[in-house]
Amino acid sequence: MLERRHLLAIGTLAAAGGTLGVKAWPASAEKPAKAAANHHHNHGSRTTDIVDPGVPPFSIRMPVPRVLRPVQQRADADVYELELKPANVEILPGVRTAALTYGGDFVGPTIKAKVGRKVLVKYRNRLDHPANAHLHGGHVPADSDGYPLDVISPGASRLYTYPNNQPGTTLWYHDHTHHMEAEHVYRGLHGFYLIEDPREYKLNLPCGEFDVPLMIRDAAFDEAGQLVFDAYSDPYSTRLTTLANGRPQPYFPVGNRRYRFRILNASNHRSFTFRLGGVEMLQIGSDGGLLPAPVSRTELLLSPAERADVVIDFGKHPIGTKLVLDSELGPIVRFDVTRRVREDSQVPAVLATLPALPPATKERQVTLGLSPDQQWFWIDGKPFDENRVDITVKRGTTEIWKITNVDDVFGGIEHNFHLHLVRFRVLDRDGAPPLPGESGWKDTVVIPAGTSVRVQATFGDYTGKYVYHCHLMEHSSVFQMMAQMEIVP
Ligand SMILES: [Cu+2]
Repeated sequence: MLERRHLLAIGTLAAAGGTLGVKAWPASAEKPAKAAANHHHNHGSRTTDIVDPGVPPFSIRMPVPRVLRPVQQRADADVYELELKPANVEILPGVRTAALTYGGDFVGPTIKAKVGRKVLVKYRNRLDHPANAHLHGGHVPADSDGYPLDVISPGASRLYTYPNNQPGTTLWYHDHTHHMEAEHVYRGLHGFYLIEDPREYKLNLPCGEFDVPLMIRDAAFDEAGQLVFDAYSDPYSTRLTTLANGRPQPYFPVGNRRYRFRILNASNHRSFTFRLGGVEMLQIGSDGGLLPAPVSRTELLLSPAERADVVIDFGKHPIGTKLVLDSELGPIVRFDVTRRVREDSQVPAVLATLPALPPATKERQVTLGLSPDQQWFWIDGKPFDENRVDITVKRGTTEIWKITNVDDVFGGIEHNFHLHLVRFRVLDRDGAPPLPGESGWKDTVVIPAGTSVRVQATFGDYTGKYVYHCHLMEHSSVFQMMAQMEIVP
């Protein structure tokens, strides 16, 4: 098996290419291969088992993830409980698919927080192996960040504190268990966490039922409708089914008015370029909050873990119009304009005032690249080591990090970069202006092969160890592309 996979990987590498050079994988390696094979949640599925589930497009209505109710509303915090548990969920129509879930749902329940009001989540692990939760984009204390080796044992529970001292935005929570996060997240350990800012209400953006979280990801299924996970095969040629809020190519009935969609690319590995058939998507927010001003888009690139808040004005289209959000992988979801609804929202020309960046006291270089033997992906020439601190940052200081993807071999290998704890601003891409939609707060940036991105962040409030990594989840989870910083007083 190892040998076959090895050959497959080599073949994939040789065939790699494309504008972003996103399709290459390192040859398989002993250690994680054993780790994965030893793990009972690797059901022995192989890429040869993958079938097209054959669900006719637009035959299922897209669900909206349920909103989690607090179990307690204290004077100083909203308290939630969420179980990590296996569940049989309906992804394909009429089929029960084994998944790992938060709260029993393939797309976990949405937690709605408010700026400045603390949220406590008591996660109980009812899986038979360790797992945890990372609030992606959350500015949280180190012991609530879901550090990869800081896990919740089976049967145990753990209270995480989320202060919500950051701008209103679209975050998500997902597992971050060392070496297992790729498989865990792939099998369903993901959900939305929205921070609402009451100061945003006066902007009169679409809200309530017209504000819809939209998780988009890819997946591979076998003949029995079960998820196939294989960290060593090329996801671009194997994970060919797209899911919108956990269902394949659904339709979503809308009224003839503006809607806000909080789009998250929750794929482990795939970047998507979304299009709405040339129809405008007005981007109002990115990973970390509202943009200074809306940006008109007809296409939208999101690498894994990136978010974009967009407003689509269905009021410009007659009842009966069907608009398809599609991608390189075909249709994602069809919006059917089915009814008249009163329009009471707008998108103001000015959305947010971003604070001036404090002057940076340090400029660092971070390199993403293959190991010398081309078996692994490393950061700054080293594999992840929990006993080594790669970067020490003084709390409260501002730094510029220049992150370079040197993997221009094999036609180029795409990476992206996610920094825990902070939100950052993109300064430039090899001296050129940031991409459209990168004018606001970010926590994850795409870094095409052979290019570099400079970001600036202020490392405020908390001390402790936090990781930074490529968010192509197999790269960080299985192929070592992760490092850590320690924030010191
Ligand atoms: Cu990567």
